[in-house]
Amino acid sequence: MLYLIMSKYIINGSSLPDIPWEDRPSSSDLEKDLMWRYSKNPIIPRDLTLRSNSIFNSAVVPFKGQEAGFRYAGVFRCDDTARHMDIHAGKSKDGINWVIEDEPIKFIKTDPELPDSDYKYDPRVIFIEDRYYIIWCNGYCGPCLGMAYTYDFEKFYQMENPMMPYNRNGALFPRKIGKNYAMYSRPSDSGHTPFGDIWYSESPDFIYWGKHRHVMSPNGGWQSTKVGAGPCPIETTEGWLVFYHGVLTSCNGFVYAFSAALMDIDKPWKVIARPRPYIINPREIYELAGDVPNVTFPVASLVDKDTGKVAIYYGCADTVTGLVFGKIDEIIDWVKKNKM
Ligand code: BMA
Repeated sequence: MLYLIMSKYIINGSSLPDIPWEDRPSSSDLEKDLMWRYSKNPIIPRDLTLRSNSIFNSAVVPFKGQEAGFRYAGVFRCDDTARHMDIHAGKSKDGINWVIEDEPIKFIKTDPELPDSDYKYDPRVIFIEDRYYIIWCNGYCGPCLGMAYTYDFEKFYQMENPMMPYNRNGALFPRKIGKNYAMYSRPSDSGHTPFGDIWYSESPDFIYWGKHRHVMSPNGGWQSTKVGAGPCPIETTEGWLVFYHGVLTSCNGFVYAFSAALMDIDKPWKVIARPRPYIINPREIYELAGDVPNVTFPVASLVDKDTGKVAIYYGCADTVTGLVFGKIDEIIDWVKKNKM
């Protein structure tokens, strides 16, 4: 009977039998709710570390460390009570309950000339070849992209900044596209940026980036002001599945929702299918109220390639972290059906 729970689309990833998970509640129906929230959201409270004002927009990956029992590691955006933005390492046995370091990550510079960061926020983490890469929004003459690697989530090595100011929302691909490493990013301005398109870039060595291609622009409704890549792309037989946030401008400010699109596997700047509706938008009280109201901001995904279960970690109202669940098959079918 195993075939009944197998994913219909082939996902190029790892088996993750103990992925954080809760079945779709009986009150939820696929036509109405493509994905569903964890019943105990938010999973990370704002004050989990000693001096944190808020913990949100954070990245997690499967990781077996030296310490017995820990199955997940992550890099967490913790704004402190002086409202300084920085990123902290964390670990977890189940992907839901986290132990996060009180102190920010102290990066070892791979080149002594590398500039210091004024701040760091919105990390993404991905395993490529032999190590974990972290990419974040880095303060250096304004927001640009910063990058580092780690093998063990103990020592972190800071690399060259891949993108100059102003840029945010870097998301690396888990493998090379052709001969090069690849990423999505979003050129921006120095402030809260009332515009934003997703761009694609390649690099042979993680230092020199080029072959910049436009991917997609805002285009109405919930995604009418700006769009940005969320978690690192997920490889499937139907294309790269990319969760992305979209922003609309209401009379009270920005509203951040998210959805998913399918991109060409060899030319990931080409959109195969992009839906008109969002999947998740701010509805629950922890998404509607907080330091920045009306924000649901996805930054990490865990996927079990065998069952196609996916768990998305997302920032809620720039204050706490939540989890939503879904099935890759259902999401891909929905993206195709709701294609613009
Ligand atoms: C973006 C980033 C995110 C944040 C969002 C909503 O520009 O700063 O970190 O979640 O705004 O405030």
